[in-house]
Amino acid sequence: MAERSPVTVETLTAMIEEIFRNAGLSERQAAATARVIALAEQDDCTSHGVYRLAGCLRTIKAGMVKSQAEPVLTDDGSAVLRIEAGGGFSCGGFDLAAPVLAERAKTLGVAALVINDCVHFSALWPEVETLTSLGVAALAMCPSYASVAPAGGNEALLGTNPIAFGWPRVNRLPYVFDFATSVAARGEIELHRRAGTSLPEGWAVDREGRPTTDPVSALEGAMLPFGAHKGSAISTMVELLAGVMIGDLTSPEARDLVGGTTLAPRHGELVLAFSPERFAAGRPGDPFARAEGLFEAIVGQGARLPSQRRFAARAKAQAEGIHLTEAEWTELEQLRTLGLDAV
Ligand code: NDP
Ligand code: PYC
Repeated sequence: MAERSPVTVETLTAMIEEIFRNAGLSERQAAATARVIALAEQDDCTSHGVYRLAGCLRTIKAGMVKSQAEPVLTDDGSAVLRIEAGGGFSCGGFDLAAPVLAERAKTLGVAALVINDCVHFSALWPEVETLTSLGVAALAMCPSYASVAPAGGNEALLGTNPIAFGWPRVNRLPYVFDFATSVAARGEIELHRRAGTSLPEGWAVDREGRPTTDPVSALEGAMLPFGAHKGSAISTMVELLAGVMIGDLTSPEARDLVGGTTLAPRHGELVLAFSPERFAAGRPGDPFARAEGLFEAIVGQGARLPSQRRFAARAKAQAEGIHLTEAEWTELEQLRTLGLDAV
């Protein structure tokens, strides 16, 4: 079979958007959600790229997404902004609030965005990168669904609970990290299952709490937190700040609501934005110049900055187009022609 041509991120976004619109998503939800999937594929973050599309459609088909919900921003002029997503995907609500959040952080020094009642499946780096492009530092976090055993335990309780951080850099791509607080994202386990490959040691335990490298047993059992008790504590913090504190669901509650882990979970998200200028005001040194010194020292030791691989993948995709695998093309074609009947 002739190799397919690579696509631009705009073309891929438009293809995914059409699939979402045909599945009944509102214009805003379809556009924002398609964008994060296409961006993930562009940056070679396959665990949150095209592979997620079928899961999104399954969640729509199961009636677990409010397809026509319009996010509502509540802004009382304080440091806490709130989006009520109304059961829709999180991405449209974030896009609506991001410029207001960045401006509020510049005015007050720090501001928070609470997103409530959203269906959330995406990587967090597109959000922190949006905020760094608006000139503020950002920290984003959310629960997911109970699939990770706390350190010392052996049953799924915590979520894979991602945390992302971004720091703006002058005339350079930002400093960004974004990771699950489990050893790996659950999407990675699913990709191993699809590829028929074993997991690295130390990622998961089976249903009986025994260590396993089999992705199927891992999906039935529990994943493990990164860094043992340290990752476990950070993951618990995410449950507290981005679940309990914002009056939204924790990971066990999200799993109970959805009834399993095959659909995208519904819960909330917390995004914090900081103005480095405001925090550093009156203190010696320019925070951005000082940050550059730190990054140079890291790279100077031969270490790499987080997101360097992703930014390299982006540059390559922007130059050559995004190379989708044959399996990804097949899936896109099926979802385009069959819509919700394909899932
Ligand atoms: P990875 O372990 O693949 O990467 C984590 C971070 O570490 C990335 O920023 C990565 O940069 C960086 N990194 C990796 N290797 C190095 C290295 N050698 N030196 C310096 N930095 C490095 O991520 P995860 O599998 O944990 O998570 C993947 C995605 O899954 C995230 O985007 C996350 O938001 C998403 N996720 C979403 C969830 C949700 O509920 N919505 C739940 C869980 C995860 P680089 O990309 O450049 O390699
Ligand atoms: O990869 O762990 C994950 C995940 C859960 C929800 C969305 N992504």
